[in-house]
Amino acid sequence: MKRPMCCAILGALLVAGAQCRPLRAETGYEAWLRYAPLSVDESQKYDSLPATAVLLRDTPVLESAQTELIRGVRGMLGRTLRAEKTLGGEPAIVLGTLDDLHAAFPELRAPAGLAKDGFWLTTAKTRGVDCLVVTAETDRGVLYGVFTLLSRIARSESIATLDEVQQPAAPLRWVDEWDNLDGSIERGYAGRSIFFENGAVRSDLARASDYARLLASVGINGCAVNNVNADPRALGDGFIPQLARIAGAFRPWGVRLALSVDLSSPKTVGGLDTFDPLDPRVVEWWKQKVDEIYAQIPDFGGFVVKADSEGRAGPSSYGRTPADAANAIAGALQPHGGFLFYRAFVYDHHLDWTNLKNDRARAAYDIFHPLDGKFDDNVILQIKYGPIDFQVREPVSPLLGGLQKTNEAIELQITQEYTGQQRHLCFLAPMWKESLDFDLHANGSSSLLRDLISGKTFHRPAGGYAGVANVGLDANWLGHPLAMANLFAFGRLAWNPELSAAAITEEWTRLTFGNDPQVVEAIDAMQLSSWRTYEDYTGPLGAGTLTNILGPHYGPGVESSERNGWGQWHRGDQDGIGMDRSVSTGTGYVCQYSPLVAKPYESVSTTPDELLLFFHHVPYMHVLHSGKTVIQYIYDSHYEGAERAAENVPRWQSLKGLIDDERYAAVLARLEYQAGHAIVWRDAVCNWFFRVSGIPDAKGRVGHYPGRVEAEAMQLQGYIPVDVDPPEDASGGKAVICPEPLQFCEASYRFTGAAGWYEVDVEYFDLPKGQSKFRVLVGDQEVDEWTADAQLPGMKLSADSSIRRRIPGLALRPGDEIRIQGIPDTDERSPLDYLEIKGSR
Ligand code: GCW
Repeated sequence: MKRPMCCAILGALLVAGAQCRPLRAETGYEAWLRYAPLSVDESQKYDSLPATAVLLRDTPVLESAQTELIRGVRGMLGRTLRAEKTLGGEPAIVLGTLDDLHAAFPELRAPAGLAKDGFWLTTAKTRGVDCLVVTAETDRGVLYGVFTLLSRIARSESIATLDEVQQPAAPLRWVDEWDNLDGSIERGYAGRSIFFENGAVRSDLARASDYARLLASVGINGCAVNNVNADPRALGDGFIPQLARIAGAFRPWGVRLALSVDLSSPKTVGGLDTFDPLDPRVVEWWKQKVDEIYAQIPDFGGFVVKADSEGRAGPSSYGRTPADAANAIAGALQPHGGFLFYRAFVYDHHLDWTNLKNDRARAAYDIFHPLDGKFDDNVILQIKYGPIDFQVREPVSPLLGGLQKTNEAIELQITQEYTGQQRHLCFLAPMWKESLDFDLHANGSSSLLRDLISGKTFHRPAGGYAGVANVGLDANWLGHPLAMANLFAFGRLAWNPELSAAAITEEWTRLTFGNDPQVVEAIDAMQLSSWRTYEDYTGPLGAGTLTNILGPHYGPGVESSERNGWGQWHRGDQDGIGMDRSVSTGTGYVCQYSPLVAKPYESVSTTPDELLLFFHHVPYMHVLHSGKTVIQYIYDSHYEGAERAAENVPRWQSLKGLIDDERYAAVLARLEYQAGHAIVWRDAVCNWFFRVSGIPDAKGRVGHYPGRVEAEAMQLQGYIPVDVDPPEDASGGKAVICPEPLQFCEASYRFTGAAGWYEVDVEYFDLPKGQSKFRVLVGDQEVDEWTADAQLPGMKLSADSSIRRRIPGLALRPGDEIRIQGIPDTDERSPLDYLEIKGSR
């Protein structure tokens, strides 16, 4: 990477570590564990740090703690601590459980309430010397303490007077990976599986081990490595030894391996003629299988089960309940200390959409609430935060407040299936916080969601968090460099849900990009506003998804959720929009909440604007609390959201030189893409509502695009116009394509505006089936050329595949001919939507 000019000149004169240090190139692989060198000023704070790291007992987890401490201090402070096994007569950083420490520090007493994974950072004297002590009840707690100490140093916080006890809020803090055994990942947006390839566990598990390290650094203690749409072969012959290798990679980091299992396994893998959970042969099969697993993976965490959902086998085949199924397996896990996460994501996806009383949102509560108290103590119901499916805005699932005698875990989605798939920036901690802080008034008294899932409210023995992460082989784990904040935030909230989203993002930014206040301020502001921005240009007022649910769950597809059995209906028609879920006139979903929560949702006048369309069907001219009509809100929010997405580009550009070039460029590319795609969203949604409602935008924007020239209206040579379906997926409902794969096509336009500086945006489509080339000329001068090789999810001309090329700083004069040349590649016929010409300065 280039050295800034000041460094080039002064570099030789400056002492090592002075302010003007070049920024090393980074891929993002190290995520928030970079241990980048601190500045001289910052590192002075740690001058009195002992020179020795003493580990009083050897176990894989404690060894990780010591190695990590040495690695971190070396990276940040440039000093290599001496690794010792015993205390000498000099100050040391001492690592060990309270039992380990007892002989050397007899006066050290465990602080009240220090439990399993918690830790204590403190100072103590032994034989007259001062020591910095990282201790806990368990090895894992010591490891977590070390990560916390290092995080403090990385963020330049003082550690002079340490006396800090931290305790995780909930015992179970797991991530799920939806990896298939062939190496693909369901809803994964960052490359292939780090665990599997070609039906087997990868031979090189270095990534699995590095991933476990990242997880441990934020307190995650379990990882289910395969898709909940589970391949029964995971329990088949010869696979358990392979899984044991992954467990081996996780073990030094205190992460327990877990597995998703298919309920039909006793039949499909075991060769029985049934998988009826009450059949003694089935119970025995699970017992044998579980014993076999524990013989090879003694710290195995347990199973995750998706049953009777989206075509998966389930207990309903035998007229049994989820509790019957869960307990049959949990009984086998219990003697080994294993858990069974049974997913409450159970619903009928063939619902009759013509019946206005049908409601998918009701399903989880209707099925599981009557079973409260019927599940064994090592069963945890894993419940998505909302009653539908990871949407950008949903109310809290009523089931989370409807269980008093059952363990529960909240399921959050780190991978951004419905929130931009890591091509769009969408930091989810603010959304998760709204859920975790929500008072469900379970049992009539105040009960925050975070206390229900931790088991605190109803004194449950287990419970916690499950985050669907879906990291992949991409160097930076999740694709978008800023998306790692979601994985970080998940871990931090599972550890301490009382943290604010702002505190978490600040922590993450400092660890990921350093402590420069300008960098921290800009990135924090982008992250904290990103969920609302994404919501604004995608889904208004809790309407449910406007995403293409029949395709990749990515771009707009307003019609796609209607007139089918999936139940993600928004019920938008020519008169109004929204699902009536009230008790008085609707589906009755509202009564699944406790009365205090239900009351405001029951009536249109007391439902908060942001959830209005989730709970009620209203005419487009209904006036919101904000004073706007629903239709105008839809138009305005989409325009404002798209504008805010665009503002992130110059905001990021203001950080040039303050961030290494590699990550700077990677983020910039995604933000530019997002700014363009937000316009695709804006236009598709606004045009759909305009067409269906017939109500114009009071501000005159919808349907009027100054400077836009439709490709089909240009002078075409070779190119032919085609209809795009649905029409709002392309501007004007049409695009142009080269009809033959080997042709060269041109669309040209004679510029009629005043002479000056302009920016020209070319909207085109990029499909996975080829790599078309484009050239843009003004007269005979080429001003830009590129290859359409973005990895987008759209398989046809659609809003999923629409993408923008921005050509800034063009000097145009009246009469100039702007020519776009397309060179198709196989089945991708250099498709074009429009160009837009805007004055730039
Ligand atoms: O959101 C939906 C996803 C499915 C997923 C399912 C689930 C693994 O579209 O891909 O299946 O949820 O959570 O089980």
